[in-house]
Amino acid sequence: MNKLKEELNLFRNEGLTELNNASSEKELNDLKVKYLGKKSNLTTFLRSLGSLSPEERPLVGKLVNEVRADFENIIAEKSSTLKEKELSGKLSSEKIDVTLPGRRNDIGHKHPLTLTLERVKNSFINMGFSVAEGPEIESDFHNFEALNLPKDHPARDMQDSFYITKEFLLRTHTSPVQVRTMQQAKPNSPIRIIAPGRVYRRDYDATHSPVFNQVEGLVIDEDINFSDLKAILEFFLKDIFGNSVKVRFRPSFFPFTEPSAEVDISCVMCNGKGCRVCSYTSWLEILGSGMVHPNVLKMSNYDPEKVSGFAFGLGIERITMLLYKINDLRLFYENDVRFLEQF
Ligand code: 2NM
Repeated sequence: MNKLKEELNLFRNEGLTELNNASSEKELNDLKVKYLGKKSNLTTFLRSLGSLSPEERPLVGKLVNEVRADFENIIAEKSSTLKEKELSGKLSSEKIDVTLPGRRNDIGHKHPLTLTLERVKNSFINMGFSVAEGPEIESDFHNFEALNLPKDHPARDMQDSFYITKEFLLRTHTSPVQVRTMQQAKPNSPIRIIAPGRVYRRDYDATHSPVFNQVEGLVIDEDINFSDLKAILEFFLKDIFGNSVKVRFRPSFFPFTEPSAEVDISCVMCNGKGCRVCSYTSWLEILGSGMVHPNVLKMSNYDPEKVSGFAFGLGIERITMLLYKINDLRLFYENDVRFLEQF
């Protein structure tokens, strides 16, 4: 009997150690089968009770039941600590930090030329101008003839324009929009428009693109004079470049205006100290302007004896380069997101 007790004790210690070392629910379940299942040694011990004397039988039977109870207890205990461990592991590995900032979606940006165009448009809209548009394929008449550009004028050179046929070409400025506006208006009725849009010239190098964006303007009414032109353009330039910018009018020549003037602003890069951008002149040429030539008014059914007008033109690319300090025109057309996302 003593040998049996000894074996039972060994079996108990071995079982408790192994059960205690179980590191997962699955391992614990396998061990449960090994120590408490039908084929476990515990069953063998119970069967061997038959070979004992009636006095010894209940004593050893009690011991076997105690060992079973010990196993059951440690399994229950182990199972609950393993479950807890599994849960806390899951909780920490699947933890969500609700205080983290959300991931922002990348949003698109307006193109810098669009931003400038919007500013220029709004500036004139605020002064009571309307926005007019027209076709990009124009007739020779609307693009040149009606603008007092004689047939032999160098600006009409086939080398400088994209001709589609003998008569039609890609517009070289947005002036034909003003021509069309004048022709569609009641004769001598007032006009106050800007004409923004793409224009085309056969020019392609570091500072010229074959497609670029222009805004031209036209004001016609009784008694419109050069001081109106000056006031409007000065107000506009201060609106765009800030109140401290200086504005200078310089005599010039265009076939469609007389007199004509080029308008300069004090250099926005060096504030008039002189730098490479202004070629050490302290001034930047920013737009062309003038009083609409009587021939231009006449050709579009306006009577120069009754009304007068002024017109102007500017380049959106050039203004954008000055506003955002961009030194290469090509950046506008490459559409590299690393450039675009900065606006
Ligand atoms: C400029 C400079 C000066 C201009 C003239 C006209 C029109 F159609 F009324 F005659 N539109 N735009 C004009 C005048 C454009 O751009 C540098």
